[in-house]
Amino acid sequence: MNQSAKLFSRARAVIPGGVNSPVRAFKNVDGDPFFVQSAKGAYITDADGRQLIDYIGTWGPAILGHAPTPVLNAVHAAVDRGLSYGTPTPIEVDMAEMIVKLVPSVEKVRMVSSGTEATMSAIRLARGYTGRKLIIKFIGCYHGHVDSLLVAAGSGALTFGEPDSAGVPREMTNLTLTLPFNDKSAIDQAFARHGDDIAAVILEPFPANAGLYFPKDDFLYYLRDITKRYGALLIFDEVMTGFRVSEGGVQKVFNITPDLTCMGKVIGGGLPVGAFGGKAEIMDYLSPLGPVYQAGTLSGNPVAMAAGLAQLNELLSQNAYEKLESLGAQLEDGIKSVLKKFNKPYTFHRAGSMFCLFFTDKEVYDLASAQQANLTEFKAFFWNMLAQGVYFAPSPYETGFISLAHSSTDIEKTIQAVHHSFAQL
Ligand code: KE4
Repeated sequence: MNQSAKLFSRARAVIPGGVNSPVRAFKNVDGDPFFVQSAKGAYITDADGRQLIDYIGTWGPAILGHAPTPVLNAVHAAVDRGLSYGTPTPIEVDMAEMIVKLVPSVEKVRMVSSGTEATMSAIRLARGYTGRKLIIKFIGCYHGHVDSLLVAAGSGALTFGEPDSAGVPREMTNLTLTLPFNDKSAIDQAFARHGDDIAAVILEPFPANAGLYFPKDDFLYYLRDITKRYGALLIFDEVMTGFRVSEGGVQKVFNITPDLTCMGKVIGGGLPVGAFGGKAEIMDYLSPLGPVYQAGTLSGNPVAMAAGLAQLNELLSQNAYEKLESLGAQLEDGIKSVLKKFNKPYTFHRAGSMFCLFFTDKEVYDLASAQQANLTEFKAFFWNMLAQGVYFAPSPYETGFISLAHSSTDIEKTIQAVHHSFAQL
């Protein structure tokens, strides 16, 4: 039994499923996970000493690659000053000023410790600010595990959501409407019927938790317009896309101004950080200024702030997004040439350094279309790639990430592995 197997056996005895987050259990690829011993740059080393080219990037934070020197140096310096005080620190101000500078729609920001906390708080703030109750989300968009957003679509297009987790009472989801992504008519109907009661529409502007797909045509602008017309808030969940697709997220690329933005991942540099921000008039409804309560013992933790700020500064000190785009384009070109060679016209989506290969030749524009993928082929592909030392997402409903630490040679090796994997399919 190898080290990972021994560790997994121990883990399952004391941690539900042996993991601290479900996707890590490899359930979507019918196998057992390996355990990571260390990581540096584009590579992770498992408990058995095997080195892998990593495209998980800890699900987004590792945009510079793993254990980047600037981040390690900042963390080492920060821990020598102490770990947590529960009292304001200078670096929290530095981080807030950085986010306000980078994210066009954010005038004020509140730090939290996870993306889930960010979306949960943003929803509460939207309801407190508008005095309204209803929330609209989209099928296939994931916003963390907050009760009111763990909601599947209702039986009919406009029926309120069914919980999509045990332990979430119907009472927690019957104020959430879950609509098909990219479906303007569903939005029109929802606002026509409930417009004055809708507090907010929340979405991933580039959904990346059902694989990666994109808003069609002017869908984002359409949402901005109809929410403004009805006095509902538009919330962009950029926990994944923020500081990833550009230094200002999707909203900067599309030049669109949501009312609130949820952030996380990259701004933590690998440590537990989330944030939500937006117009000062809305954010000032938060305690201690306003009536909407929100709090957190480790919010703005100075060590986590040091990691996140060092990561952001490093990103800004180089033309990071051009480099990420170039690496992403190399991977895309290579994979598409393999697909052509094996006559597999599968759908490959990419936004800069985020990518997803859907094992379907159909267009993918929402969860239902993403679910057409051939899971048998996906699983075989995943294990073939892993056997060749390339770690792709262990689920067809996740997004892959390239970092600045990936070299052109790493990408070439990956393309060779993709070629070999398709030859085996
Ligand atoms: P966390 O609570 O996991 O920090 O963030 C929740 C969240 C919110 N919004 C978006 C758009 C997200 O992608 C996430 C978390 N993403 C997943 C990856 N699919 C985290 C991985 C996991 O659950 O272990």
